[in-house]
Amino acid sequence: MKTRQIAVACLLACAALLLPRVALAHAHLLTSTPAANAAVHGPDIAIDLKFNSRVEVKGSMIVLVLPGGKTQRLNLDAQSNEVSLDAHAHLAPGSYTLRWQALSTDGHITRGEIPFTVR
Ligand SMILES: [Cu+2]
Repeated sequence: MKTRQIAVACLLACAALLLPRVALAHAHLLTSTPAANAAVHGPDIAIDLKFNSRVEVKGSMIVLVLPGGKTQRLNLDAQSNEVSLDAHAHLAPGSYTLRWQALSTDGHITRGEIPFTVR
């Protein structure tokens, strides 16, 4: 084998080994509290987003969209290297949306929205 062929073979082998892990390391939302489209009792709301892989609190965030459309970034409970993002909010009855952004340990960012209602 020529050096170049060996190098290409090595690259392909490395890629085959690494790709599945990279794909798995994305932080995908598994469950949430409140659940999407749930109606919860206020005023004290515990927010808990659970992911399939570790998330970095730095680079992750939860923004609350209020009934009037204004947004408010929530302070996250510190839990670096854990698989969940947690926060608390004191909310009046109405329709809200959680906009989350999670930075996984592989450097990829995933985002999503969770609409819910406070009774
Ligand atoms: Cu990733």
